[in-house]
Amino acid sequence: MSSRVKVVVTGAAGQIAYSLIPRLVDGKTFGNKIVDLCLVEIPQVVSKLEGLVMELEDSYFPHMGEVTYTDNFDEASHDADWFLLVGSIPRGIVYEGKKIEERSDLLKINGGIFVNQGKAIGENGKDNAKILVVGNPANTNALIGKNAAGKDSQLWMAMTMLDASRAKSVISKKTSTNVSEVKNMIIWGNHSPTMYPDFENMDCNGQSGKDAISDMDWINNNFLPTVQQRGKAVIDSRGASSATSAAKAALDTVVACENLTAPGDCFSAAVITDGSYDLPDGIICGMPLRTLEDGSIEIVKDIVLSEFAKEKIQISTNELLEERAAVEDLLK
Ligand code: NAX
Repeated sequence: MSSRVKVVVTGAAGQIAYSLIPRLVDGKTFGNKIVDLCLVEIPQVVSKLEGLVMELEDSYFPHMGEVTYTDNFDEASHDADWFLLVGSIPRGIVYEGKKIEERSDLLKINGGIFVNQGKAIGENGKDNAKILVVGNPANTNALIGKNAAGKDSQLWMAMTMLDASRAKSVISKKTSTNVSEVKNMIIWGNHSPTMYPDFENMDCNGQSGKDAISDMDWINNNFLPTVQQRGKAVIDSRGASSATSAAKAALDTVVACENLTAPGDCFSAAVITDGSYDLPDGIICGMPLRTLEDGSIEIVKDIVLSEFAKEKIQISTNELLEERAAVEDLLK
């Protein structure tokens, strides 16, 4: 074991974090590196983290380095390599005397949090830090954070890996294929019910998506709504949002970024648009990515989009533009 990696996790007392944090230090996500953890919570619940740290210590993780916890994000952000921004204020909560029901209120409250976290990451995080925003509305939170950080050498992503994994699972059941044989699943757009899981460009057991599935009735009335509404279906059943699967998706995103992408494959996350695919400038949009040998991450540029796909993607990018307009004052 040689090098170290410092990982900051917000929302560390929440349900996703409870599944996520132990697996950051299990020797699989970061391979042989020693992982220093800095866990962040809001002042009201930060004391709960003492118990989590005890559990981590009691779990015998040979790759676990120093573990600290705090309610001071600025302090936590120093020299971190990775930021997993899971914490955010959920819809339905009473915040400063007001019940938060509207998406616009949610956008503003969480946006405010991401301005401060973004500034701290820009000032204190490593120049090549990677930031994965999980807390919703993830794409717009990431845009606000990236803007506040103002450091282009840092990579800001919003998580769409869970949507990609959900889409792979639905396809694998439909085609009676093992889920590992479903590759290249791209999620375009927003992490919201407008997202577009690109069945045409996936690879299903060596077959292109178009050849593997020609039943457009099933695509429109089963595949797309199932993937787009999966989060709600889990909440309706469990009475709580996806936690184990969200944690796994966050880990999968880290692993995808830390390791060379296999030839012909890609992974899904939302990053800042760069003119590719005629997407509007200045939004954090789900796209196909790959990790290169030097560790850098690039947008895969040679995906061919059908008119069907372009229409669906536009619905989602329009939503991202509306979200951006709702938080314009936080982007100044
Ligand atoms: P929980 O409510 O269990 O935990 C969230 C935690 O964040 C709480 O402990 C809270 O105190 C903390 N928190 C709030 N503001 C904070 C701040 N400024 N700094 C540090 N911590 C802060 O929610 P959980 O189920 O863990 O979900 C976390 C977020 O993930 C939610 O926003 C949820 O909507 C989002 N999700 C995103 C997904 C994605 O694919 N991008 C899928 C799963 C999940 O729905």
